[in-house]
Amino acid sequence: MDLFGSGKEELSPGLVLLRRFADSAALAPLIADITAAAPFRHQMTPGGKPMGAANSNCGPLGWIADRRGYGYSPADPLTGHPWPPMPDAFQTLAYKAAEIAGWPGFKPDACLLNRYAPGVGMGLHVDRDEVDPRWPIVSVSLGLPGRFSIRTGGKLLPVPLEDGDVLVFGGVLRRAEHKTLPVKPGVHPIFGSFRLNLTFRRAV
Ligand code: MD3
Ligand code: FE
Repeated sequence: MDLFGSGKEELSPGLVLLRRFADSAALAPLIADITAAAPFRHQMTPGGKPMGAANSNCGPLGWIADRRGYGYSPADPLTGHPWPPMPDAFQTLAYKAAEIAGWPGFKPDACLLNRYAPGVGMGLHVDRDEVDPRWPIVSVSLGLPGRFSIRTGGKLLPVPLEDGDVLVFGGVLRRAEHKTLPVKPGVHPIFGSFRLNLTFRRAV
């Protein structure tokens, strides 16, 4: 057991958890600025149903969904404007987390913000819209607790997530199926009745 270590836990090959690595109080105003310019919205799946999680993006590219499919776009389809820039503090957080987890040199070009209300989760899926699967994804959980699971070794590994926890996925798990269970109702001192998740990606 790692009582006083760095807080780095390798949960499975390709999956590193950095507990409480992110400072949610410091990130909150940056998120507020981003979502003032690019508001959270429920995108339509190609099947025509609104997604449970509300999304926004920052950085050169943003993840979008519409009737034609999924992918990355340099412009917010709501406004036609570029996505808000990725704050330096976001880039540094993702870079450092990836480095500690064993992926030096990670420079994300996309940051997807997911916002979950109580009762909302995300069904089992694979993230395959990023061109080069050699880069990891860095995920930052904020606000209400999350209940994440990922398929590894033929079974779903549950990973409970708290405010500030950072997960780095790469290698053999980069194209693994994963999901989040519905968020349980609660109140977080900074994010109120929401769970937020930031995912840093190298899309191209
Ligand atoms: C593992 N989001 O945005 S983050 C997603 O909590 C997504 O918002 C969840 O799945 C959330 O696509 C989970 C963790 C995550 C993100 C991407 C992955 C795990 C991943 C891609 C490959 C493997
Ligand atoms: Fe995903």
